[in-house]
Amino acid sequence: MSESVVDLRSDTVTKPTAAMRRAMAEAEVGDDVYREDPTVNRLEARAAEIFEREAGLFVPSGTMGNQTAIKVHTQPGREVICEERAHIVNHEMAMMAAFSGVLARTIRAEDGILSWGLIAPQVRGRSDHRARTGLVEIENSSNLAGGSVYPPAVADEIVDRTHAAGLPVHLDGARIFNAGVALGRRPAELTRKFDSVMFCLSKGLGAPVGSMLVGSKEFIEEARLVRKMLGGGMRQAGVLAAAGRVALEDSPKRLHFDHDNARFLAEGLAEIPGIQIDPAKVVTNILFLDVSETSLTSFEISKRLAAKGVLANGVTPTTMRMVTHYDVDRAGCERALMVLREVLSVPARAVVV
Ligand code: TLP
Repeated sequence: MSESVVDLRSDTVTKPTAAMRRAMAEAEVGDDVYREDPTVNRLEARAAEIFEREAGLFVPSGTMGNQTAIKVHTQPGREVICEERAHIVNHEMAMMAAFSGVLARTIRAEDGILSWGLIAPQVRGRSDHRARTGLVEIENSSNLAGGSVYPPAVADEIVDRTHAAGLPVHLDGARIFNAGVALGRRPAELTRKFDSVMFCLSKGLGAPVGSMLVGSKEFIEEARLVRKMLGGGMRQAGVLAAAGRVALEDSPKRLHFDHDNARFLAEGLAEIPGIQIDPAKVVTNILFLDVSETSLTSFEISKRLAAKGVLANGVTPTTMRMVTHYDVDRAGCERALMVLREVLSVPARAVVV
């Protein structure tokens, strides 16, 4: 792909930095299935330390991390309560049904942010007719709801009340570092009550591959077995963990640039006739725009943008997603806005000097 392409499809598209590539080349490795890869062991210990947990586990993907947690926490025939737009329901290939034998009990919440008040009526105990709840899951930041974040008190209440009902709570924290930056809170503060946390090294943090699970020693020991069932025992994975470690140490401090760029994009988009977006709702690095008042579908817009070197995905025929990351700078955002105006044949605003 040409260097001049502005790629807003996802924060998964970042290329490893020079520091990551160096760390990968120099990584000390061993067989991680024998727990002998020192670089993986250090990454797992460091993740556990940052999240103030007993243990961590390196997994190849966020999907494997989430599905491993669901498997550990549930048994077949149970329900998993989550928001309607949750990644575990929409983008994980029905794996909770296929692998854990559980059903999603989804709830629609404004901006993807659940509350105990919304969850409570869906929690089911033992019954002769209906499946029992096995797990509650929340996503922070919420991807398909536009990168929205949970107010810490709301998330804490969900976990406390779910625990009081005798159930565990898993956090899909693929972008928990983005949520932390938006809220001015450390990831440990936002996640300490959850039974398990998955976070991604390969999204905003920019590592080429990998996610982490953190939790109690007991949880991680079980998760290690499930990871192996899924074929996720990775042998000399230190070459990947080394890049993940650089991502974990270096990247959180620059995420605010991505958030500023996303807000900049949102403000520019809001001025383009036919596009609907509320810039005030863009608090992290993800934004959704409604294109229903243009004469084109999102997929057509996406194709036309791509022809001019700007990549952004249509999600539904009337909505598109844009995601900022370290491979897109302010000039790239300006270019994306300019190209979108061209594509929609809307003249640029006169610049008043
Ligand atoms: N999200 C991807 C796509 O799958 C949609 C993206 O481009 O945003 N949880 C959340 C909240 C995610 O957004 C993702 C990836 C995952 C889990 C899964 O991570 P991977 O792709 O590593 O399996």
